Amino acid sequence: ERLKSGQAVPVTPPPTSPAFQHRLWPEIEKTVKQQVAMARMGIGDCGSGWQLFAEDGEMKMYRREEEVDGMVVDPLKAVHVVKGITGHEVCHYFFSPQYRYDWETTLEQMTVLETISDDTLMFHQIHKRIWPASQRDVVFWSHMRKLPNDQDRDGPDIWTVVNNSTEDPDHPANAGKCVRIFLTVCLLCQTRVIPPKDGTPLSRDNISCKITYCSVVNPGGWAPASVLRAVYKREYPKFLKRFTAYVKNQTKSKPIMY
Ligand code: 6CM
Repeated sequence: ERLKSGQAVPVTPPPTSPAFQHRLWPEIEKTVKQQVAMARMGIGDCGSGWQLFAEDGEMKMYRREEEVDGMVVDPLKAVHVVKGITGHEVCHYFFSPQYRYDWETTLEQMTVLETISDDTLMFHQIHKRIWPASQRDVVFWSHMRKLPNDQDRDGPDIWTVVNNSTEDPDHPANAGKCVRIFLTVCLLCQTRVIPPKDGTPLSRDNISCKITYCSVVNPGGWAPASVLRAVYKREYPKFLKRFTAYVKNQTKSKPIMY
């Protein structure tokens, strides 16, 4: 733009460039599409051999036993329905770094390496050591997105957060005491609204959230298969119960965020 004098108006660049201009953007787009499509598949689809390994009320957790070079990389798929919260709220608390130490019990240290945009961050995390294995760390991008609700166009949007391992030259893998983990995680959340029959305004009693959580974690270096499976069996249900209870508690006296 130019002023009447012909002088150019100085344009202040935005504090962060839009994510679509970032070097990781093509990978983020591709991974988010793939992960959301996989998360949407039911447990019975494709004769996929999911086995139920943990159940608690509405929460069900399935895994497929898989190994690569003798290392356990079991894909995990969990489904849960939680009353009183929305998909947007669940994704907000899962994505935002300021809440992570509150609910992530395996975390020792979290650093935001880069703010790619409001909805896309890059993290370095060091996780607590689990005996007898070495301590683990991970570098991943995290992207939160609203998806159109194709089944119910008047219904609330669907929300997702996808986390996927990446590299950072300042945090090279396996350089210090930690072994680098590689992960792909997808949290997909659909809000259900059952309006009161008497026409009274919607409250948290009228909403629930269907959560699908999928993850594949490669432990990166040797870890005894039996210990790893025992750790996952203990830690994943603990995570999903604790995290959803945290979101309920955080939101109970706040306005509903659709
Ligand atoms: O998805 C979850 N958390 C996210 C935010 O922190 C993010 C990070 C995932 C890290 C997953 C690593 C957990 C395993 C750490 C111990 C590994 C020890 C290996 C050796 C054992 C013999 O996606 C929730 C993750 C919940 C994990 C239970």
